[in-house]
Amino acid sequence: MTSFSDKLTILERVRSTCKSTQLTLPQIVVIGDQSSGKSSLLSELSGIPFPEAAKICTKCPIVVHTSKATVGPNIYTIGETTFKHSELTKEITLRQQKMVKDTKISTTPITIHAKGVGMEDLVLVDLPGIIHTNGGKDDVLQLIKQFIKPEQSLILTITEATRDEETALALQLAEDADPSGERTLRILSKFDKFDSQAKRAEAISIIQEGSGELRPHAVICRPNGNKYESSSELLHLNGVEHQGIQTLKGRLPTLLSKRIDVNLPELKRQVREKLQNANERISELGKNELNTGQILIRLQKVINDVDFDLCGFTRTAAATLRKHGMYGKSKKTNSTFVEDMVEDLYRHDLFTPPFFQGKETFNKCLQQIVEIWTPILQMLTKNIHKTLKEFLPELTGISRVLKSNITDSWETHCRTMMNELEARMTAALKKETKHSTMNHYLTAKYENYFQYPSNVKQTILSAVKKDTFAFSVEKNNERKWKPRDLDSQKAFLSRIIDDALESYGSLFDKSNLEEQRKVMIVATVKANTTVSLKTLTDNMMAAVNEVIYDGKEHWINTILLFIEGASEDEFTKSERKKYLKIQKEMEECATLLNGIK
Ligand SMILES: Nc1nc2c(ncn2[C@@H]2O[C@H](COP(=O)(O)OP(=O)(O)OP(=O)(O)O)[C@@H](O)[C@H]2O)c(=O)[nH]1
Ligand SMILES: [Mg+2]
Repeated sequence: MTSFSDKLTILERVRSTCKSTQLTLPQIVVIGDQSSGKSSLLSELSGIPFPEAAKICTKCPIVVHTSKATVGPNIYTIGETTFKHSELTKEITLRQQKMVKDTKISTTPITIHAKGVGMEDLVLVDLPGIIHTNGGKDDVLQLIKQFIKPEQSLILTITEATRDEETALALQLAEDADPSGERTLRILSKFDKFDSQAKRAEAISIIQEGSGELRPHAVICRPNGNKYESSSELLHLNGVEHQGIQTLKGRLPTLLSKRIDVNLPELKRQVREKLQNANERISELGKNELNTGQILIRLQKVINDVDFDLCGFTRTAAATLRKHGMYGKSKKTNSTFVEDMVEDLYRHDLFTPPFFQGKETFNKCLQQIVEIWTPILQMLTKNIHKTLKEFLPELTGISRVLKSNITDSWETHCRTMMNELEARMTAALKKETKHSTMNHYLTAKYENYFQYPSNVKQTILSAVKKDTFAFSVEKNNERKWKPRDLDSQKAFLSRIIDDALESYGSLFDKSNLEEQRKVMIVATVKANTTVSLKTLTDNMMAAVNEVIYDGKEHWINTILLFIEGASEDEFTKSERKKYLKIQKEMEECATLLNGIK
């Protein structure tokens, strides 16, 4: 088992190793009302002459590390400077004044190391007293809470023995931070100063009622306001159990040692966590400063990892084209929309023989349908442009020059890509407005199909009669129906179909040639549009793939690597330095803490 003194030495080394980050280490924190005697008590416990004698209030945390020595002289250091005992009060006062300036208190601690004969191995923190009236009360409370909150802190609550305990805010604060009271030791100070015997008896009973290692303790630091003297203190405390500064000095190391043991796993966890965090940061930043190539390759990886997906937009555009491609957002159905359009756009051309009328109408129809497609493609390019604009991630760790060069290069590249994409889309649309193969549609299956619309079917059905499938016979003056044989039924049906087609054909022939042309144009427009829509969608997808996806890859894989101005920014350099330091310190701390058994 490591001795208490060795544990404290190890913790002290942990504390001094750990310069770049803070660890919460076990310590004894003294809290109480203003002028309750905190600094006087710590002066006696540590041998450091706190400025209390000069009637100066404590204005910032004062952390004192004392350690035992068997031979003198006693050594006192603040930071790197060694001081004589007689210089300490002035030095602490000066440092306090410097730190506080215009504010009531400062949260920055003054840390003093003292080693000498008669000292114990302790870490003691003196804090400003709780103010009840003046401004600054909240700041003090906050500072106190911050120090007593960690499990590592042993709390010494100082209350003047003569004061009513109900009014002691220090007791309440300690209870809030340590509800089970397992790390709070109550000290009743100024046990020489009572207004009545009843008050003294009351204070004695508080002391006597306590038991166990955290029983309350009575002290007198300035007997009758004079300099401390052990004999004088004992004289006043005669008959009081658990009393005297010397006894307290003996009790504290055990209590602090317990705090160390209880908190060792937590301390090790803190060190591990900080080490892990430092390792992670260093692996992000790299151990050494990166050269131009490495910086660009690192950025290439970062940029490559950014999500870039235009599928949603292209899919929406394709679906919109499929859904509204023929008739836009109009409420009409495909067929009435195109019929009305042809009716509307058809103009008789006096100079064209009737059979050749219609080419112009056909082209005008295509023109109108392309106007329906244009905004759908425009929406797609708009969305793509927006995605490209927002594509570059936040680039960290590089110089401002490189950052702006990268942004400029990407913007220029985006402009080029967008110009090309828009040109490709326009070309794709234009191609669909001019269809030189109209005749192909006019003579192919579409023509035949659309010459015999649904009314042919209706004509056939209405021609079917009862005697199509059966014949009547008269027997015993009664008329009965007998089914025809299958061949006879087929022959009947065939005749009906022939009749219907002939009569419809003659009807179609009878309608004038222009009417026939209109029917054909409607059929042609529909057939052409169906095919064009598919070509347009294919062209659109190909343009997005070839111009945008490939263009982006090209920028990342080639253009990016030739951008100039690649160097790290100052912040990255200092971050790396900082985390390398933390890493080293935490590795050392981990080794030190592993030495505690
Ligand atoms: N009679 C008597 N006076 C004491 C005793 N301890 C301290 N005093 C006096 O009480 C006054 C305040 O003492 P400090 O030690 O400065 O009190 P503090 O709690 O540190 O005060 P702040 O830092 O202002 O909160 C000083 O004048 C001390 O001389 C004691 O045991 N008996
Ligand atoms: Mg004080």
